[in-house]
Amino acid sequence: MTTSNTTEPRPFDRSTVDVAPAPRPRLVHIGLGAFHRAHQLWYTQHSEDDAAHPQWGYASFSGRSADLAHALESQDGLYTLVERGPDSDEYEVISALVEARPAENVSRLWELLAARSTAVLTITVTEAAYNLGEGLAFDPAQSPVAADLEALTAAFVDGAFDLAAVGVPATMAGKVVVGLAERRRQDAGGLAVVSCDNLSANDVAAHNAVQGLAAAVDPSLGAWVEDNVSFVATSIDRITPRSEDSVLEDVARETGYADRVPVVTEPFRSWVLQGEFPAGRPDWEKAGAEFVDDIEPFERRKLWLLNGSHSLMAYAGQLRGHATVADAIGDPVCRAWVDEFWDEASQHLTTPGLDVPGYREALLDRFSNPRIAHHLAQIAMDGSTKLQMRAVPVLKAERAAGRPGTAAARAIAAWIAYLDGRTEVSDARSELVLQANQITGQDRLLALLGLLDAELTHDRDVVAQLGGLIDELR
Ligand code: CS2
Repeated sequence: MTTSNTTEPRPFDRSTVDVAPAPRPRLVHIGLGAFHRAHQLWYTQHSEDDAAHPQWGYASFSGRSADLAHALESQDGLYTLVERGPDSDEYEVISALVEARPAENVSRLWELLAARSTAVLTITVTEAAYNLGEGLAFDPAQSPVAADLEALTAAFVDGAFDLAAVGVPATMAGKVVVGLAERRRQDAGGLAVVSCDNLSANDVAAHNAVQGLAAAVDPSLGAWVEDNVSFVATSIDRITPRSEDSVLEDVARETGYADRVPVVTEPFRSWVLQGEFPAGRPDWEKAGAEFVDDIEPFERRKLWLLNGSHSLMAYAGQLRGHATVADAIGDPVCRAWVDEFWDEASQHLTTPGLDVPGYREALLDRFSNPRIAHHLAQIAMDGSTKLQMRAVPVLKAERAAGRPGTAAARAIAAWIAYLDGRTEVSDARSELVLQANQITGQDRLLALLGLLDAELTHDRDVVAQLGGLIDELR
């Protein structure tokens, strides 16, 4: 890449930048955003045997906003990944994205999912977008699921979908089910579905959402999905906050190119996977991914230690006037709460090889990186779903061990205190959250807690403890 400090930045696409030829799209992604670009695309690019002749390209579909897909399309899928360390930046052009498509382009999604050459579908749509019920059960009563089920059932004629009649399904699962039905119709064999969302048992979540809907539309389609599609469990990690606008200037200055949509991420990354890939996959382990037989301990380590303390800081930190993770972890009071939460969680992370002390130390460095502005308000979104995976299990494990679980309870108390008086909330279940939040007195606590876990509302000690912690936090 040439460097230019004085002239206008140059146009940025495959004709102006020296990158390898675009490989075929053999990977499909739903949820094209900053995280996907910092994670799965980085791993794919770095897994190639011969970087000059890459074999694995991604076709990625945005979850909601079409703007990013259009901007990336205008750059032939290229973008700059800025690895922002505590002292300096590294710039790299990622070229493994060969198609960037808006969410509405379902016909292209279905064509790709039906193609034998497509081996893997990865997903990042956020925790709440699986629309599952208690215990990750398929829940046809949730309104977007019910709407898709109705539309899909009506368009399913003689064992296949009438694609012209389906429209654009509302849910990720709805879109995937139609694509898989096309794959079955074209007899293109199995493929792997890899949820890269921060859910415990994300393989089960993806399976239940997708296979559950397929079976509800048509039992034989459900059986085909069961027999042919593998659902892979993953623990994914790379702190990638929404980028600040100033990064466009940084990239233009440092690289000489006018990239409209660069991504800023931290230098750290990790990807742990467990499962089968019936149609093959990139050698992601070449880029450092780990394939394990039992993912659960890794998943818990990440969801509890990283995401759990993130959520604790998101609410408690904002209540104490902080805006970013680096601010919150620099506050001795928040830091002590995080340490206490980690101590509690660590009691239940005893599998050999997890190196919890090393993981905690690395987390402190990552959280303290002053050059990554990770806004607590962004992490605070969707608390009613996130806390179920990040704080509730630690609290329940502590209760089962006969201890109060104060630090995990504090994360929940901080959410309840943070919501106090709010009439707007950024949460996929905002209606339920606001309804509960309007209740007065002790019933408000019970209603909000009930959204996280019904069982905990019957634990009097937990309820009393939460009341005390909320008072302290206010
Ligand atoms: C964060 C995660 O916003 C959030 O909920 O906790 O996005 C976190 O930064 C990533 O999981 C890090 O890998």
